[in-house]
Amino acid sequence: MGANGNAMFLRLITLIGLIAYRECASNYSFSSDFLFGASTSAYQIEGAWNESGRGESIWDYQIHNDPRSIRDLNNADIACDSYHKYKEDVRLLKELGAGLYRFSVSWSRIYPDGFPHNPNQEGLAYYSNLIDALLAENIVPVLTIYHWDLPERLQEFGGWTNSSIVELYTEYARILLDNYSDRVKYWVTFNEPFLICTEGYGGPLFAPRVNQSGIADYQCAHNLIKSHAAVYHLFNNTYRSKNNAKMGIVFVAEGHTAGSSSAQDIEAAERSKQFKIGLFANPIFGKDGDYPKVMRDLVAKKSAEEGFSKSRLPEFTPDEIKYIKGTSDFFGANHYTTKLSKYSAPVKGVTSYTNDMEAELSFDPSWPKDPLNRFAIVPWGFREVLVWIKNTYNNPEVHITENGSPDSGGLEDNVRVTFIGLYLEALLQAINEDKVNIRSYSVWTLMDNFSWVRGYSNRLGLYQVNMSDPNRPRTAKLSAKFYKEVIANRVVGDYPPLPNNN
Ligand SMILES: *[C@@H]1O[C@H](CO)[C@@H](O)[C@H](O)[C@H]1NC(C)=O
Ligand SMILES: *[C@@H]1O[C@H](CO)[C@@H](O)[C@H](O)[C@H]1NC(C)=O
Ligand SMILES: *[C@@H]1O[C@H](CO)[C@@H](O)[C@H](O)[C@H]1NC(C)=O
Ligand SMILES: *[C@@H]1O[C@H](CO)[C@@H](O)[C@H](O)[C@H]1NC(C)=O
Ligand SMILES: *[C@@H]1O[C@H](CO)[C@@H](O)[C@H](O)[C@H]1NC(C)=O
Ligand SMILES: *[C@@H]1O[C@H](CO)[C@@H](O)[C@H](O)[C@H]1NC(C)=O
Ligand SMILES: *[C@@H]1O[C@H](CO)[C@@H](O)[C@H](O)[C@H]1NC(C)=O
Ligand SMILES: CC(=O)N[C@H]1CO[C@H](CO)[C@@H](O)[C@@H]1O
Repeated sequence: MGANGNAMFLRLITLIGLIAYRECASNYSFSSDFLFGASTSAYQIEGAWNESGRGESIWDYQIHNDPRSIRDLNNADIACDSYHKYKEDVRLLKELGAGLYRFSVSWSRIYPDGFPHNPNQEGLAYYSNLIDALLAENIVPVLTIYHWDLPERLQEFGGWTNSSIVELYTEYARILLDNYSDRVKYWVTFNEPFLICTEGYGGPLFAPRVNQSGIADYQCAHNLIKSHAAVYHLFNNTYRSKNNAKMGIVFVAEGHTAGSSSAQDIEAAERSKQFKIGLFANPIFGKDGDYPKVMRDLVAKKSAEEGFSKSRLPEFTPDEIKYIKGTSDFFGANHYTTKLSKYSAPVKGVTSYTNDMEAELSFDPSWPKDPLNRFAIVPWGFREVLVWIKNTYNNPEVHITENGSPDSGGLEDNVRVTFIGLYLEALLQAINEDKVNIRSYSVWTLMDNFSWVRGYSNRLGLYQVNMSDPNRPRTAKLSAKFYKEVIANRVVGDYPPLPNNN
């Protein structure tokens, strides 16, 4: 056997190994009641920003007043034009065989200045029509009440850092419950409170760009959690019975794995999960409620060192802790990637959330990445965080509300096909081997395109949208075809290997 023969032999062995691995990994199938779907958000797809009575949101404000804050200088004034084309979106979902669709309502389309007066009837009708169109195709509507687009007028009063937001948000939620609770099965109060607060109020990039890390982000968290609880109680007491519905909340559920086997890094990995997921999940799902103890202790200690008279992390009263605990029927998990977490010594004189966390997050250079080099592809990290959620929060009902991967353009999105295949296999293992109670899976996102500060240069859609065509035609990518097969067959089909050059 020459060098060639050897290489062929090796390839054959690898192939047999791969087939054996694939058989093993994809032996499981999805039960008939497991729901598949796709997610979107109002601001990213609707467009029609100034039509039919809609008011200005913090994102409209930022983009119109500072267009350079969006990397590719694009805006979402028209986006996918879903305000006019929602029927086509429903058709795409039907083509996929989707069982659910998670969309969000734009607050300023209902109450243009955010305050609860003179509801905009055209806005109410839009979502009502969307819900009816979904139900007509047997697609379960999953309605997110808040997905980042605060009415700008409320930001002038401090937005989520002003405690009066609790009542305003409750009134906004009430009109949605009044109008849609006869038909909506799943309600989500908030999408990713972590990013709303740490990016929007702690950072300089995402609207409203308050950039006061370690202070405004915690105030935002405090009011947001109270808002969530208030709306859950309203739902639970008055509206749940109308459609036997459920209400939950959606968290950033990124994986965090220890950067080394040292005790310090193992602790750092747990602590970063508590700072990222626990900050919001512990008050609602934790056994004793309240913020995670490690957070309360660290922020109090640092605040004292910095000369603050009390902790920068606000305190809940015992009554509030009780009022908040248990206010979610399911744990919504958005998952894109996993990071290595290493201990990082706090820097004296710096007030920030990251400094409070005492951990540094990074990607392991050996992990494969998506074509835009944004996220590491780490399916076992998905499984690991799902097991952590199960163990930390007493085995809640879990819905994977977002999972996805960006592509570099075109319809042949092979890496996304592989990504979805690998992550669904990890999910099947979590269900079958780890007994995590997962009920649904949604791809982020149904269609390209507006991706916040990344504008249109970050495409995560199953469908491509031609943004130069005024009709915004949608075209299925390979991943849409792959996902459609998964949904139809309830098993993960074959997918290409990840390219080595990644
Ligand atoms: C696949 O599943 C079947 C039935 O559940 C089981 O008998 C078999 O051992 C599994 N095979 C592997 C490789 O896990
Ligand atoms: C709405 O905004 C667009 C820009 O996106 C602008 O061209 C149009 O004039 C505005 N319409 C109204 C009624 O203000
Ligand atoms: C909070 O918002 C209300 C309006 O909802 C406003 O009257 C009040 O002045 C705001 N408080 C602060 C501190 O900005
Ligand atoms: C929508 O809610 C408003 C305010 O609660 C109410 O007046 C109206 O009747 C509701 N419409 C429908 C169709 O339920
Ligand atoms: C955000 O805040 C940090 C820390 O105070 C500061 O260094 C940075 O310049 C600010 N960025 C912007 C864009 O304001
Ligand atoms: C929801 O309502 C039910 C029935 O009234 C009640 O038993 C339960 O405690 C409520 N849940 C919460 C978290 O308050
Ligand atoms: C997008 O639409 C424009 C205008 O209709 C057309 O010229 C172009 O070929 C389309 N691009 C693709 C990739 O289909
Ligand atoms: C995949 C796709 O259709 N992406 C589009 C998103 O929007 C940008 C900017 O308008 C277009 O250039 C892309 O073609």
